[in-house]
Amino acid sequence: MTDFTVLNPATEQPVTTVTQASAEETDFAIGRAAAALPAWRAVAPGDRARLLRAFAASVDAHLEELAGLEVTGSGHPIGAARWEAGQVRDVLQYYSAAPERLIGQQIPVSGGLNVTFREPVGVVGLIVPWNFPMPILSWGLAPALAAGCTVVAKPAEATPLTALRIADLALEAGLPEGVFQVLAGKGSVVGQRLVDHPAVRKIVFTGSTEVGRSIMAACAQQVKRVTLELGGKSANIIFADCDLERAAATAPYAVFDNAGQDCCARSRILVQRSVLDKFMALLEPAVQGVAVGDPASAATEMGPLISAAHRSHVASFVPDGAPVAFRGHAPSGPGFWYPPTVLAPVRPDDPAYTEEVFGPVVTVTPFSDEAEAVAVANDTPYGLSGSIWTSDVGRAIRVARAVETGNLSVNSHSSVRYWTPFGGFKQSGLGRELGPDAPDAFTETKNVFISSEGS
Ligand code: TAP
Repeated sequence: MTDFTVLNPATEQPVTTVTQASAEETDFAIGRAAAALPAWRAVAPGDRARLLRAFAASVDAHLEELAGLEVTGSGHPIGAARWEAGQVRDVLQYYSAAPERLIGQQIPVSGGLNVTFREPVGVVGLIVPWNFPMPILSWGLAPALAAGCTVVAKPAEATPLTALRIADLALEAGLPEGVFQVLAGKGSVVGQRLVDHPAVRKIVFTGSTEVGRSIMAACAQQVKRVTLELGGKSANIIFADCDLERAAATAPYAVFDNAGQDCCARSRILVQRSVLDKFMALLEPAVQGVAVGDPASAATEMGPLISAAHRSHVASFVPDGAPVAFRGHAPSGPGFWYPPTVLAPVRPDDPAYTEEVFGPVVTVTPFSDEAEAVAVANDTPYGLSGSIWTSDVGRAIRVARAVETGNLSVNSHSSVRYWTPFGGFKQSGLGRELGPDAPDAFTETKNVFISSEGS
């Protein structure tokens, strides 16, 4: 048995120590989840809905506690952490409507009738990254439970505290033992066992493209169902005809939210050349106005990075001599701080321009016309998110259709809502989460022919 010490990223001080599960303990939890499955899938839809609503209410009653854990354990600003805890409540509430709507079809056929059933896929292994421990947990958890699956979740080693607490709240709300379990531990131990264990019928993985690729390959051995939410390198495309003031004022929040540790970060700003100088002049004060500091303060907009190792990784994209156009502020002293940083002009082969930084670093690149904007936006193996700024509705539609990415916003810097589908094109993922159809991904369609002939 090994212990992991959770550090407060803003102070570098220990918060608490968490015992990490072993492979054997993971097997035991999977066994409990499999044992809980028959009774859970047999709970009447209305009762399952009531239990999910009770779970949502329990989260709501502990919103401040959960938000506080994310402030100290992950360095998230308190305003963001409250939103994240609220997202868990809202997602549970939203999918509590699903059990009563998991309806099949009746299909007339010669000699009888075909009916379809949505059967729960079984035990689900949910593997969560450290950047948004609460929302991403809920995005897999809520539709899986609604569909009648049982869930074993593994939070990231660095950020287990909120997931562990949410599992307690599920029990307090009346969910039966074994229906939802959280195991703190390493990806290479707990995560790997979830992927390899034959009783786990589906993996929901959110994390890096590199690990996602290996999980997809391992799942193929058992033809295990898998949803992958992976990395991104999204473009914020600014056309000359847009509301340039608004585009510049919101661009920092499109990339520096959660200190840039956001899969949807619009980390490549593409600006039409004719307005480049004006845009940069507007962007500089906006970047310098981002309030970076104590996550416990309500005024803080951006906190520290998750760890010293991750800060070194982020800093490696801005070596000595890097083309820093301007920077925002960050506290000095203890804490894994890194200032919002704008790089321009960047070479097309600069790793800061081609790779996912996952930190508060953004590049600015000019383009000439619509065709070039689309070509540059698509010149990446990723395709998760992006924004388009223009006052021409025809162009907004054309470019939105041409950019190869799963989630786009027009004249807005955000595109993630739990009631709309979410997921990536290309190497940003496989499958979709959220939106009204998410529970379907936790079911198998069963087709039954009923003969009308004979007695
Ligand atoms: P990863 O290193 O890929 O880790 C993600 C999760 O997988 C962690 O819980 C990790 O556990 C676990 N893991 C690692 N190796 C594993 C293995 N061999 N088998 C099973 N599980 C394993 O990603 P990260 O650094 O935590 O998160 C950052 C990445 O996630 C970025 O690329 C970001 O874009 C992506 N992300 C994507 C989205 C969406 S929705 N597309 C959302 C958030 C983040 P340990 O941490 O304990 O090792």
